[in-house]
Amino acid sequence: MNIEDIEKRASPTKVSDSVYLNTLAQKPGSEAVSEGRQVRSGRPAAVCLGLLCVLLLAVITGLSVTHNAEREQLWNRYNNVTVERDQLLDANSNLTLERKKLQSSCEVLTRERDALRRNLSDYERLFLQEWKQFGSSYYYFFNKEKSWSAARQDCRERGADLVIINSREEQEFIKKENKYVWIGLSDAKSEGQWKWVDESPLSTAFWRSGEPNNANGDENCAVFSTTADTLKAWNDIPCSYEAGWICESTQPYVRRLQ
Ligand code: 2F8
Ligand code: CA
Repeated sequence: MNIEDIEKRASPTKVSDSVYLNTLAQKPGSEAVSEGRQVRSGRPAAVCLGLLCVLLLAVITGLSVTHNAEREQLWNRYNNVTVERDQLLDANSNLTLERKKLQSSCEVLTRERDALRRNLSDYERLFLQEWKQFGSSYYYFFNKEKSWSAARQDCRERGADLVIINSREEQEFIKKENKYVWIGLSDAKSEGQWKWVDESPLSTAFWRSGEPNNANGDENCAVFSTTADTLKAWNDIPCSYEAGWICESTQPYVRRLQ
Protein backbone atom coordinates (compact mmCIF):
# COMPACT_ATOMS: atom_id res chain seq x y z
CA MET A 1 0.00 0.00 0.00
CA ASN A 2 1.36 3.34 -1.00
CA ILE A 3 0.87 6.72 0.51
CA GLU A 4 -1.92 7.69 -1.91
CA ASP A 5 -4.01 4.68 -1.01
CA ILE A 6 -3.58 5.44 2.63
CA GLU A 7 -4.82 9.02 2.02
CA LYS A 8 -7.84 7.80 0.06
CA ARG A 9 -8.85 5.53 2.85
CA ALA A 10 -8.44 8.28 5.47
CA SER A 11 -10.39 10.97 3.56
CA PRO A 12 -12.46 10.18 0.59
CA THR A 13 -12.96 14.00 -0.08
CA LYS A 14 -9.44 14.27 -0.69
CA VAL A 15 -10.26 13.29 -4.24
CA SER A 16 -12.10 16.57 -4.80
CA ASP A 17 -14.00 18.71 -2.37
CA SER A 18 -16.44 20.09 -4.94
CA VAL A 19 -17.17 16.69 -6.29
CA TYR A 20 -17.81 15.40 -2.84
CA LEU A 21 -20.13 18.28 -1.99
CA ASN A 22 -22.04 17.85 -5.16
CA THR A 23 -22.36 14.25 -4.42
CA LEU A 24 -23.75 15.06 -1.04
CA ALA A 25 -26.19 17.63 -2.51
CA GLN A 26 -27.49 15.03 -4.89
CA LYS A 27 -28.22 12.53 -2.13
CA PRO A 28 -31.69 12.96 -0.73
CA GLY A 29 -31.84 12.93 3.09
CA SER A 30 -28.39 14.21 3.51
CA GLU A 31 -27.85 16.85 6.29
CA ALA A 32 -26.82 19.69 4.02
CA VAL A 33 -30.01 19.47 1.94
CA SER A 34 -32.21 19.27 5.07
CA GLU A 35 -30.83 22.43 6.68
CA GLY A 36 -31.22 24.40 3.51
CA ARG A 37 -34.91 23.51 3.14
CA GLN A 38 -35.61 24.33 6.78
CA VAL A 39 -34.31 27.81 6.31
CA ARG A 40 -36.42 28.37 3.22
CA SER A 41 -39.78 26.87 4.59
CA GLY A 42 -39.52 28.56 8.10
CA ARG A 43 -40.43 32.07 6.92
CA PRO A 44 -44.02 31.44 5.72
CA ALA A 45 -44.67 29.50 8.89
CA ALA A 46 -43.42 32.38 10.99
CA VAL A 47 -45.55 34.81 8.99
CA CYS A 48 -48.58 32.58 9.43
CA LEU A 49 -47.85 32.27 13.09
CA GLY A 50 -47.50 36.02 13.37
CA LEU A 51 -50.74 36.58 11.50
CA LEU A 52 -52.41 34.05 13.70
CA CYS A 53 -51.09 35.84 16.74
CA VAL A 54 -52.31 39.18 15.39
CA LEU A 55 -55.69 37.65 14.57
CA LEU A 56 -55.86 36.05 17.97
CA LEU A 57 -54.92 39.32 19.60
CA ALA A 58 -57.57 41.13 17.57
CA VAL A 59 -60.17 38.54 18.54
CA ILE A 60 -59.15 38.73 22.18
CA THR A 61 -59.19 42.53 22.07
CA GLY A 62 -62.63 42.50 20.39
CA LEU A 63 -63.99 40.02 22.86
CA SER A 64 -62.50 42.01 25.71
CA VAL A 65 -64.10 45.25 24.46
CA THR A 66 -67.43 43.50 23.98
CA HIS A 67 -67.15 41.88 27.36
CA ASN A 68 -66.30 45.19 29.02
CA ALA A 69 -69.24 46.92 27.32
CA GLU A 70 -71.59 44.14 28.38
CA ARG A 71 -70.18 44.20 31.88
CA GLU A 72 -70.70 47.98 31.96
CA GLN A 73 -74.28 47.56 30.77
CA LEU A 74 -74.94 44.83 33.29
CA TRP A 75 -73.44 46.93 36.05
CA ASN A 76 -75.60 49.90 35.12
CA ARG A 77 -78.62 47.66 34.94
CA TYR A 78 -77.73 46.14 38.29
CA ASN A 79 -77.46 49.64 39.78
CA ASN A 80 -80.79 50.67 38.26
CA VAL A 81 -82.48 47.51 39.46
CA THR A 82 -80.98 48.06 42.91
CA VAL A 83 -82.35 51.62 42.99
CA GLU A 84 -85.74 50.39 41.79
CA ARG A 85 -85.70 47.62 44.35
CA ASP A 86 -84.92 50.12 47.12
CA GLN A 87 -87.71 52.39 45.90
CA LEU A 88 -90.10 49.46 45.79
CA LEU A 89 -89.07 48.41 49.26
CA ASP A 90 -89.74 51.97 50.50
CA ALA A 91 -93.07 52.05 48.72
CA ASN A 92 -93.90 48.65 50.12
CA SER A 93 -93.13 49.69 53.68
CA ASN A 94 -95.20 52.88 53.18
CA LEU A 95 -98.05 50.81 51.82
CA THR A 96 -97.72 48.40 54.71
CA LEU A 97 -98.00 51.31 57.14
CA GLU A 98 -100.98 52.71 55.25
CA ARG A 99 -102.61 49.29 55.20
CA LYS A 100 -102.15 48.94 58.96
CA LYS A 101 -103.63 52.40 59.53
CA LEU A 102 -106.54 51.60 57.23
CA GLN A 103 -107.05 48.25 58.93
CA SER A 104 -107.25 49.88 62.35
CA SER A 105 -109.55 52.62 60.96
CA CYS A 106 -111.64 49.92 59.39
CA GLU A 107 -111.85 48.05 62.66
CA VAL A 108 -112.94 51.21 64.47
CA LEU A 109 -115.50 51.98 61.79
CA THR A 110 -116.76 48.41 61.85
CA ARG A 111 -117.25 48.59 65.60
CA GLU A 112 -119.03 51.95 65.24
CA ARG A 113 -121.17 50.60 62.43
CA ASP A 114 -122.14 47.56 64.47
CA ALA A 115 -122.99 49.78 67.44
CA LEU A 116 -125.04 52.05 65.19
CA ARG A 117 -126.78 49.04 63.68
CA ARG A 118 -127.70 47.85 67.14
CA ASN A 119 -128.94 51.32 68.06
CA LEU A 120 -130.78 51.57 64.79
CA SER A 121 -132.29 48.19 65.31
CA ASP A 122 -133.41 49.20 68.80
CA TYR A 123 -134.66 52.50 67.49
CA GLU A 124 -136.42 50.84 64.59
CA ARG A 125 -138.15 48.43 66.89
CA LEU A 126 -139.19 51.23 69.23
CA PHE A 127 -140.17 53.47 66.35
CA LEU A 128 -142.28 50.84 64.68
CA GLN A 129 -143.87 49.96 67.99
CA GLU A 130 -144.75 53.54 68.74
CA TRP A 131 -145.39 55.11 65.36
CA LYS A 132 -148.29 54.01 63.24
CA GLN A 133 -148.08 54.02 59.48
CA PHE A 134 -150.86 55.23 57.26
CA GLY A 135 -150.20 55.79 53.57
CA SER A 136 -146.79 57.36 53.19
CA SER A 137 -146.80 58.91 56.69
CA TYR A 138 -146.03 57.80 60.24
CA TYR A 139 -148.10 59.03 63.19
CA TYR A 140 -147.42 59.19 66.88
CA PHE A 141 -150.29 59.74 69.30
CA PHE A 142 -149.04 61.35 72.49
CA ASN A 143 -151.05 60.79 75.66
CA LYS A 144 -149.19 63.46 77.63
CA GLU A 145 -150.68 66.96 77.67
CA LYS A 146 -149.02 70.11 76.49
CA SER A 147 -149.98 73.45 74.96
CA TRP A 148 -150.31 73.60 71.19
CA SER A 149 -146.89 75.31 70.78
CA ALA A 150 -145.11 72.93 73.19
CA ALA A 151 -146.71 69.93 71.48
CA ARG A 152 -145.59 71.22 68.10
CA GLN A 153 -142.08 71.76 69.39
CA ASP A 154 -142.00 68.17 70.61
CA CYS A 155 -142.95 66.93 67.15
CA ARG A 156 -140.32 69.09 65.48
CA GLU A 157 -137.63 67.72 67.75
CA ARG A 158 -138.55 64.29 66.43
CA GLY A 159 -138.21 65.37 62.82
CA ALA A 160 -141.97 65.58 62.49
CA ASP A 161 -144.72 68.18 62.98
CA LEU A 162 -148.29 68.28 64.23
CA VAL A 163 -150.54 66.25 61.97
CA ILE A 164 -151.98 67.75 58.79
CA ILE A 165 -155.24 66.12 57.70
CA ASN A 166 -155.69 66.19 53.94
CA SER A 167 -158.35 63.58 53.30
CA ARG A 168 -161.38 61.79 54.63
CA GLU A 169 -159.34 58.57 54.86
CA GLU A 170 -156.74 60.26 57.02
CA GLN A 171 -159.50 61.73 59.18
CA GLU A 172 -160.98 58.25 59.65
CA PHE A 173 -157.57 56.79 60.45
CA ILE A 174 -157.04 59.34 63.23
CA LYS A 175 -160.58 58.99 64.54
CA LYS A 176 -159.92 55.31 65.26
CA GLU A 177 -157.58 56.35 68.07
CA ASN A 178 -160.45 58.35 69.57
CA LYS A 179 -158.22 60.73 71.51
CA TYR A 180 -158.47 64.38 72.44
CA VAL A 181 -155.38 65.66 70.68
CA TRP A 182 -153.96 68.75 69.04
CA ILE A 183 -153.77 68.81 65.23
CA GLY A 184 -151.52 71.11 63.22
CA LEU A 185 -154.21 73.68 62.47
CA SER A 186 -154.30 77.28 63.69
CA ASP A 187 -155.61 80.77 62.84
CA ALA A 188 -153.34 82.53 65.32
CA LYS A 189 -151.68 84.62 62.62
CA SER A 190 -154.90 85.85 61.11
CA GLU A 191 -158.27 85.30 62.75
CA GLY A 192 -160.50 83.11 60.64
CA GLN A 193 -157.67 82.18 58.24
CA TRP A 194 -157.09 78.59 59.27
CA LYS A 195 -153.79 77.20 58.11
CA TRP A 196 -151.90 74.01 58.59
CA VAL A 197 -148.41 74.04 60.11
CA ASP A 198 -146.90 73.89 56.62
CA GLU A 199 -148.78 77.14 55.85
CA SER A 200 -151.16 75.36 53.49
CA PRO A 201 -154.87 76.33 53.68
CA LEU A 202 -157.63 73.84 54.43
CA SER A 203 -158.38 71.57 51.49
CA THR A 204 -161.10 69.74 53.39
CA ALA A 205 -162.50 70.34 56.88
CA PHE A 206 -164.09 68.17 59.56
CA TRP A 207 -165.29 70.73 62.12
CA ARG A 208 -167.88 69.91 64.77
CA SER A 209 -171.16 71.60 64.27
CA GLY A 210 -170.89 75.30 65.10
CA GLU A 211 -167.09 75.26 65.05
CA PRO A 212 -164.80 77.02 64.75
CA ASN A 213 -166.47 79.65 66.89
CA ASN A 214 -163.49 81.40 68.52
CA ALA A 215 -165.28 81.29 71.84
CA ASN A 216 -164.39 84.22 74.08
CA GLY A 217 -162.32 85.51 71.18
CA ASP A 218 -159.38 83.35 72.20
CA GLU A 219 -159.62 80.07 70.29
CA ASN A 220 -156.92 79.91 67.67
CA CYS A 221 -155.79 76.27 67.76
CA ALA A 222 -157.65 73.13 66.67
CA VAL A 223 -158.12 69.87 68.54
CA PHE A 224 -159.42 66.54 67.36
CA SER A 225 -162.17 65.86 69.85
CA THR A 226 -163.75 62.56 70.83
CA THR A 227 -167.12 62.74 69.17
CA ALA A 228 -169.36 60.11 67.70
CA ASP A 229 -169.30 61.65 64.25
CA THR A 230 -166.06 60.82 62.53
CA LEU A 231 -166.37 63.56 59.98
CA LYS A 232 -167.29 66.24 62.53
CA ALA A 233 -164.54 66.15 65.11
CA TRP A 234 -162.54 69.38 65.09
CA ASN A 235 -162.96 72.21 67.56
CA ASP A 236 -161.06 75.44 68.13
CA ILE A 237 -159.88 76.08 71.69
CA PRO A 238 -157.31 78.37 73.31
CA CYS A 239 -153.78 77.46 72.22
CA SER A 240 -152.56 77.63 75.83
CA TYR A 241 -154.79 74.75 76.87
CA GLU A 242 -153.12 71.42 77.36
CA ALA A 243 -154.03 68.34 75.36
CA GLY A 244 -152.42 65.29 73.85
CA TRP A 245 -151.13 65.61 70.32
CA ILE A 246 -150.42 63.74 67.07
CA CYS A 247 -147.10 64.05 65.27
CA GLU A 248 -146.86 63.17 61.60
CA SER A 249 -143.69 62.48 59.66
CA THR A 250 -143.46 61.63 56.00
CA GLN A 251 -139.77 60.95 56.43
CA PRO A 252 -139.37 59.36 59.82
CA TYR A 253 -136.02 58.98 61.57
CA VAL A 254 -135.89 55.33 60.75
CA ARG A 255 -135.77 56.12 57.04
CA ARG A 256 -133.23 58.91 57.30
CA LEU A 257 -130.81 56.86 59.36
CA GLN A 258 -130.54 54.08 56.80
O1 2F8 B 1 -169.97 74.51 72.89
C1 2F8 B 1 -168.87 74.52 72.21
C2 2F8 B 1 -167.67 75.09 72.95
O2 2F8 B 1 -167.47 74.27 74.08
C3 2F8 B 1 -166.38 74.68 74.90
O3 2F8 B 1 -166.55 75.94 75.41
C4 2F8 B 1 -167.45 75.95 76.44
C5 2F8 B 1 -165.13 74.69 74.04
N1 2F8 B 1 -164.04 75.14 74.81
C6 2F8 B 1 -163.11 74.29 75.23
O4 2F8 B 1 -163.19 73.13 75.01
C7 2F8 B 1 -161.96 74.87 75.96
C8 2F8 B 1 -165.31 75.59 72.88
O5 2F8 B 1 -164.19 75.55 72.05
C9 2F8 B 1 -166.49 75.11 72.10
O6 2F8 B 1 -166.69 75.93 71.00
CA1 CA C 1 -164.58 76.31 69.78
